[in-house]
Amino acid sequence: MGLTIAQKIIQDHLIKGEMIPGTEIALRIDQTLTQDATGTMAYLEFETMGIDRVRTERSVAYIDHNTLQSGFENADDHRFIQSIAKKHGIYFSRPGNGICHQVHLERFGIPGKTLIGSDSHTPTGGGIGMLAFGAGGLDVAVAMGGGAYYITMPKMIKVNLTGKLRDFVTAKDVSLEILRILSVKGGVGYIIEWGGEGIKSLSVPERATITNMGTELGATTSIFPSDEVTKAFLEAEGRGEAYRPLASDADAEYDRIIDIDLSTLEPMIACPHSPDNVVKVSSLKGTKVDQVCIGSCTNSSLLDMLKVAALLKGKTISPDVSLSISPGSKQVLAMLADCGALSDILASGARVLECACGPCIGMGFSPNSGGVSLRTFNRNFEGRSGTADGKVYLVSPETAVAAALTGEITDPTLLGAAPKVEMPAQFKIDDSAIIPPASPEEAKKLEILRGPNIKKFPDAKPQQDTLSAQLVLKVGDNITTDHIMPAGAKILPYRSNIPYLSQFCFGVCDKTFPERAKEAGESIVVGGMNYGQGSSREHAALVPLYLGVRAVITKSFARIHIANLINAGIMPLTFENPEDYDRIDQGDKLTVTDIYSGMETGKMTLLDETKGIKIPLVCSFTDRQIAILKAGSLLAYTKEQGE
Ligand code: MIC
Ligand code: SF4
Repeated sequence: MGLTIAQKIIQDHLIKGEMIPGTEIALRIDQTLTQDATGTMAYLEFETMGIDRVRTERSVAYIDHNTLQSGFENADDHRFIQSIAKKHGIYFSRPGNGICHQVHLERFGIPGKTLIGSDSHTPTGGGIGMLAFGAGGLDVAVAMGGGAYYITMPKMIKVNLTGKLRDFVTAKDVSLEILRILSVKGGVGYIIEWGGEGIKSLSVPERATITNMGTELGATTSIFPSDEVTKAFLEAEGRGEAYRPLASDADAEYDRIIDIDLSTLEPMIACPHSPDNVVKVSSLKGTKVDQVCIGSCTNSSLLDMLKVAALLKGKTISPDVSLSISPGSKQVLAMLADCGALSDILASGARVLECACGPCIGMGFSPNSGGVSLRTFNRNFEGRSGTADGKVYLVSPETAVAAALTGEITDPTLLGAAPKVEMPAQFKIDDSAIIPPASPEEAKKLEILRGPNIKKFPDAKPQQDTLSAQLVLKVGDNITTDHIMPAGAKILPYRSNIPYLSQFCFGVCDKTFPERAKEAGESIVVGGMNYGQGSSREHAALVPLYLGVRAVITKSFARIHIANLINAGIMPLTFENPEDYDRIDQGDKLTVTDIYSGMETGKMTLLDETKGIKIPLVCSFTDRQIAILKAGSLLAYTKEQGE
């Protein structure tokens, strides 16, 4: 039987296990990336492993999330990351150089290589034919140390594209269409391979928009072939030597095939508060818009920005709309400046923000109360913008401009002639904001610079054979990591200070949670389907751990979060019968016995002492995961292994 692209790369990097879907495999990791909001913790974890120099082919530390320095905290963290990068063999991308995924695609991505990043949108690299995964910081730390990355071998979906996108219909609309088809849970357990005749007309940045948003499907990752389009992009980046062709075999088998005719698509929009709440833009025609934000790792490439500039050229935005534009990288911004497109953007009345995540993670530019904000981003979870009652819609750059000009949701196909924008034959290369690491000799003399905001992370708590604890919080379906551990400008600076962060845990669902959890001592959280979707932030596990959470029981989990729970020593369990979710209530006293044997058999019993009922639970742990839970954390387990 032939192989898919992902299976070929997996085969090349397989350290343990077999390519049988549903079983655990271990992969050799060629490249890693971190960003600052998860990086501080990842490097603290890396330090405890006592390894002098990273053992990957390339590791890069980006500063792109916490760039609003309203106190010493973020600046201290930047210095910490810069100093640790220099000492341990890691390239450092300075604040202002751009969003990690955009810069990685431009300067470091290589087809056929494996990449893990402490950011859930690392699959953006699939746009250039990398097998790229989002992971918790600790998994990235282990990979930097030369350790394997463990995942469950995914099944394969192929999306077959035919036809060509019509004017004003974009890669973002393709992403929104697949979210409409599959939903935010539909990709869980799958790698999505994009192929078919239709991909020939999609440039690397457009492909990267699609693989970026595959994260919102819950997919393990998404990938495009590496072809002539990839080659042209790498050559334009002055990295033609990194090219290698990659395609699936003609007789490769997929678990599901989805056909999309690009020529039939229309501009789409995801309504609040979920990326899969997708309708046609035309169906919301006339809705008043307060704010428009263009940028983020989904839509901030040069191609996107040139189209935006062309559409804004000679026009003024609606006086009732505030428009922000954040180019994805210094390369993009410099090229916009050189060709005059930046002037067209500025003349329209837009506010140009720095090359960073910015409004996407609530780092400034929160909408007005109850405001409608159209964003070219990938997530519109409740409260993520920083305005609790803000209504965020996800759109393409073209639809964003249409709204900025008219002040209301407008089908961009009504804007007149579509801008004709070409990929440049040569990008402007300037790597001066990427600082290479010190030589091993020089590194020995270097100090790590630590600020007072860095606090110790919670102690590992080994799982015992019996757990008796209160059900402190019961939440519904599709709980995101933004619910569990919110981000935003006020909280993000404390990503290396778990005690401080803990007061905001589950703030979107129940502000009393932190106090109640502390009072309960040990506790259990219960959730519905797809618990923990969204970000890779391990803080969504470390903070509950700090507050005493020992187990989370749900109908199902999202991939990265379940790995983070296990790494933190919190036991993820699921209801054998999903209806049992309705039989237990917040405040109930729960007991799980015979945990050790249950971890082996995959079956445990939950006794609800308050109700006097027994509920069957299931779990599926590998021997390694059982050992991690018994040791209390992946770090504790790794130390035990080293002894
Ligand atoms: C996000 O988009 O939610 C983030 C912020 O980039 C996160 C990482 C984080 O929480 O720091 C992600 O996607 O993993
Ligand atoms: Fe940054 Fe937003 Fe992309 Fe996350 S999704 S990496 S916050 S731009």
